Amino acid sequence: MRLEATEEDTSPMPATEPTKIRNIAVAGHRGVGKTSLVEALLFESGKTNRLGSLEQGTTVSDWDEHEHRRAMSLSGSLCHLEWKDRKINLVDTPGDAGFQADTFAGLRVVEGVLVVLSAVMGVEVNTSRIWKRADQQELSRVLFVNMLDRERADFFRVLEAARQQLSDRCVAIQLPIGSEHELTGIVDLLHMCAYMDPSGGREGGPQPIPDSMGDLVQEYREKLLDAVVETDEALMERYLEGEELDAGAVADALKQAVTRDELYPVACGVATKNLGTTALLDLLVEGVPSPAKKGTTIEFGDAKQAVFIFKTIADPFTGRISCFRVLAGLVSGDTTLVDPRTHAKERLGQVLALQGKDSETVDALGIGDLGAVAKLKDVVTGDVLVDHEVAVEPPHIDFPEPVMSFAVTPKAKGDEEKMATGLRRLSEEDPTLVLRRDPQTGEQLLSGLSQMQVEVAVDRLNTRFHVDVELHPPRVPYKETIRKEARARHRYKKQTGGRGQFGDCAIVLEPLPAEDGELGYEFVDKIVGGVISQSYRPAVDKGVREAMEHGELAGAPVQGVRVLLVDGMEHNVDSSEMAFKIAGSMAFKEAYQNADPVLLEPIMQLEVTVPDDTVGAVNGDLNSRRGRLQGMEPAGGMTTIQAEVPMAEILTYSQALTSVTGGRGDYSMHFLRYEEVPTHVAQKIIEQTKKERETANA
Ligand SMILES: Nc1nc2c(ncn2[C@@H]2O[C@H](COP(=O)(O)OP(=O)(O)OP(=O)(O)O)[C@@H](O)[C@H]2O)c(=O)[nH]1
Ligand SMILES: [Mg+2]
Repeated sequence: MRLEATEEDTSPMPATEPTKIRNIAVAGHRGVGKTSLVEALLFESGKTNRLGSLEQGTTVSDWDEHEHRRAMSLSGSLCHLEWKDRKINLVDTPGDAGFQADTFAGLRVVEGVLVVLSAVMGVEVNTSRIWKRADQQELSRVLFVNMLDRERADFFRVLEAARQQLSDRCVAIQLPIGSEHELTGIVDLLHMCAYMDPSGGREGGPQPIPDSMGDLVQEYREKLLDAVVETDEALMERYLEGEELDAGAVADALKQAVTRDELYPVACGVATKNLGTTALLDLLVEGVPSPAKKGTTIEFGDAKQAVFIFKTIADPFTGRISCFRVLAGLVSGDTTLVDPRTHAKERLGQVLALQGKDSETVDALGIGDLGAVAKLKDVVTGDVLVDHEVAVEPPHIDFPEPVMSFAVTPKAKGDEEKMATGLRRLSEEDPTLVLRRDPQTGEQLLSGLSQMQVEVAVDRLNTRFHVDVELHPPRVPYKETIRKEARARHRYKKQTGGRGQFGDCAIVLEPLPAEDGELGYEFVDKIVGGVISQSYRPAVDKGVREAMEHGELAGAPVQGVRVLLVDGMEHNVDSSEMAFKIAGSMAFKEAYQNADPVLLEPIMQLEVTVPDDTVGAVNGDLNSRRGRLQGMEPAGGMTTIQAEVPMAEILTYSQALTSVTGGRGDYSMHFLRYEEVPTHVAQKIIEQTKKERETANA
């Protein structure tokens, strides 16, 4: 039976009971057909009247102009459909590593994940990453091997890869009939029927399984039953006694096992032809637990009504749309909730059901349901709104740290403020996009998870905020320090008629060891007998600090120095703070040259995950980047390499990794410590700085 909202019906639509809801995130590696599959599911359920395509930019869930331009998903998208008296909420998530914020946020509001795999590529980097996340959150999972019609598609190879690399509890619940261009349909092993290729139309009803599939179907049906009954003792007994188990009993046990994370059914089909969607929808209804069964781990205290905001969409027409999951109670347009973070009250106004970019007003949404509301004032992604002020700890979504930065500058002078405002808004929508000013280099740095993510932000800045900006590799925040002790004395003296200037100080520089990995600065007053009066000594310190802001080697800040003020002289008329500041600064510069100054560079800890067959090439490339290998860990066809690499060498690593691994690699990194730059490299940097100074002064 299909539920279809009738427009003539004006009585308030009751909220869907939690037992009748299925919340499912559609996730997987980039380009495996998630959006196409959501499109097919909507079409098969009757929610849409035609099967849209990526190529024509007509899918429901990729609706943004930037998504159309790049033919990929850039953000999460919420859709819903009805199937067999159940409401299925689908969160279509982006597969690209740069847009993981939405994927991870999406995983936070569902009970189940539909993990989509390509029948050609099998388990890929992002598949494993999502799997791990789902493990951590104990989410139920159904796999869908898509693209069975493609050349070199092999369902059984991918099934094996999933069993090896994801979990040995993956079990086929469907089988392809034929393969590649000879694919004609799929077999549903649970209901023991077949669905034939509808070539983009609606799937006809269940068909008898073709005779040619006999033995294979027998073999895999047994494997499925074995796996299911193993999780259910009562059923196991009946099975061993030779009883023919009906689909209902098996489905029941299967659902329990999927709910408890003990089994991962593997379905298959062709999203772009709408093949396999009936069996998949049946499986989602029969196999995935409802919110009533699994519930949420998000806290809402003793609130009677509560929602969790998992996504904010900046819609050019409607303004801000906040997507939420109902944690408690019934929410409707009249509902007023408070945000404990800001203490602000918000009236919801209108509760919306989203279908990609389209929305319709609904009367109410109940526990477990997903929906949206427009124009909340101060609410941001991650907030929990409640009916009365309770202290709730908002759920922590462990977003990945940015791995790369670009320096951004507006093309037109005077656009700085507009650029900053726009970028701040964009990073509110995507917490993995970070804008900050490097205090050392003064550059505005835009950091993210991938080059694509940063480039999309630049595109959006243009279309939404009308600012054109340029991206450059950022300057490396070098530092300078000293390796040995040195001493200098400087007398600053000026007699130009009237009152003169006089300051004289002797200082000693000593290397100051790092504390907790941080290089610091210390000023020690060793003056005896008051040769410089108390009031002038801080001026020496000030002068030294100023000189340290731009070291003589490469103009980088000097750190890791202890300065002892040991001697000096003052003039009872001509001395001034200014004179001692200058003397301090000059004394530092003189001593610095003799203190064996060296250049320091940031070293990053790099973690790269690549297919086994590219490990040699990846290591070779890291070697040429002055990388030091720390360890390698192979696991199921992929190897994770740990290495320490100077930041200067991996500013543009993403392109290199893509070309060495054919886009199958993935990396993350974080700052580790500063280290001395090897002499031959330092020499080049010092010369470069010299040249830049000369040009600037010319
Ligand atoms: N032959 C074939 N092509 C498919 C199938 N499913 C999707 N495609 C095509 O594969 C491409 C990627 O499909 P999408 O639906 O955008 O994949 P996605 O997983 O949503 O991609 P991202 O969201 O960008 O990660 C598109 O060109 C689709 O038309 C399929 O089953 N068979
Ligand atoms: Mg997509």
